[in-house]
Amino acid sequence: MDRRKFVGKGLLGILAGSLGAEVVFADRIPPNYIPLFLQDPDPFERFLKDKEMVVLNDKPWNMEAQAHLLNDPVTPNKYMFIRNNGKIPEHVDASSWELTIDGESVKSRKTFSLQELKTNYQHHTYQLTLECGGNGRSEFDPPAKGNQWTVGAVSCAQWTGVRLRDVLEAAGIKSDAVYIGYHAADTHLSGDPNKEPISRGVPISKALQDETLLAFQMNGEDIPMAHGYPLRLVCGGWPASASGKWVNRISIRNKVHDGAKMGGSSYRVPCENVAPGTKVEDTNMCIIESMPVKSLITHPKSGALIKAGRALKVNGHAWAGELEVNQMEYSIDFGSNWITCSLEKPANRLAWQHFSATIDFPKKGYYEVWARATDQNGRSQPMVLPGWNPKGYLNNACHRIAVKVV
Ligand SMILES: Nc1nc2c(c(=O)[nH]1)N[C@H]1C(S)=C(S)[C@@H](COP(=O)(O)O)O[C@H]1N2
Ligand SMILES: [Mo]
Repeated sequence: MDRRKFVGKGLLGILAGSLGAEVVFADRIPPNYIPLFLQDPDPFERFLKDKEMVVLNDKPWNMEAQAHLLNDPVTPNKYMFIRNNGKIPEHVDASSWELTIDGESVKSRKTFSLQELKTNYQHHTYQLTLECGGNGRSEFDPPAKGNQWTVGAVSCAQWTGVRLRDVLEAAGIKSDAVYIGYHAADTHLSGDPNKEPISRGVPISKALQDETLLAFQMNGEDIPMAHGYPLRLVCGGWPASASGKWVNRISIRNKVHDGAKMGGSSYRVPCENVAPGTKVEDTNMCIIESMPVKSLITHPKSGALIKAGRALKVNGHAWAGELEVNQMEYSIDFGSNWITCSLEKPANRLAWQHFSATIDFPKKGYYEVWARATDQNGRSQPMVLPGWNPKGYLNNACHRIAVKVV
């Protein structure tokens, strides 16, 4: 909402409704003055987030979860990380929202109202893992610039919407289509209306998957504003930057989409591993596609104290981009021995999987529980930081928690 406009239009009365009190002397508020209750809203209240969420940046808003907050099988809004590249749109009117399908490879450019999308296409619901490509960045050395995500830039909410495929097919996809690119209503931090904060996309094969949605609901309700209300692209299993929020245009491209943050070192990594700090030629950088195998211990919280002789129940989630996780193990001896955990099937393709284990510790003392997932192709998480890259993407090193047996 544009607070200034509200004040200007004399809509204070409506806002006072949410305050639960009349703004006495509202008519005397000077033209450009913003009343305190409209200034700098508390981000936790504004975004309906839990107070244990961690704010990494407020311009733009970026917030992450702590591992123990992500224990729910389906991530509720209050624990969902927020990643913005620009400014959250201020005037969103769902009743007039439109989505245009255009691009070199569309048969006929078409515009759909949100209402048409909702009424004319079948609805589908999937639980989809969205992990920021930069999750885990804080561990890179030399350090990588950008939000210093630790482990909490991952979520697995339930998304409801229509298949992107159904909508693209309604406009017609030419045979030379190779990619789609999204455009959205958020604005560039510079305020320059000609610049997009981000405009990424995916190859047409990913765009046409059953689970790739144009979503209008998250966890059974309207998508919260910070997560893309009223319409969002959701491409589970890929860097979450491919899942455009506030999407109002999707271009079917006859080449790799070249929108903002598709080139350079944005969401790209050296095609081959390089030594930390190496300068890599543009042509040797590859776009991140499916995210690598990873897991997170969500219970107990690191630092747990347990009584000697008591078993400890540990649980968490594992995911592997486009792939399924087919083995989950833990170690209490710094990776010397690995013991199998029980691992559930995903709710659907591209959803994270729950694991658990009951651990007995041999004697009193300090331990670490390390968790390691292996995907269906036999690739496991590395025990230490994987390949360095300029922007610090794809850190899928084993997660670990400290436990003291007393
Ligand atoms: N329009 C728009 N879409 C966007 C972004 C953005 O800044 N603007 N950020 C992307 C990135 S980098 C991530 S990690 C996810 C974060 O989604 P979330 O804030 O709903 O968790 O949204 C993606 N979609
Ligand atoms: Mo991201």
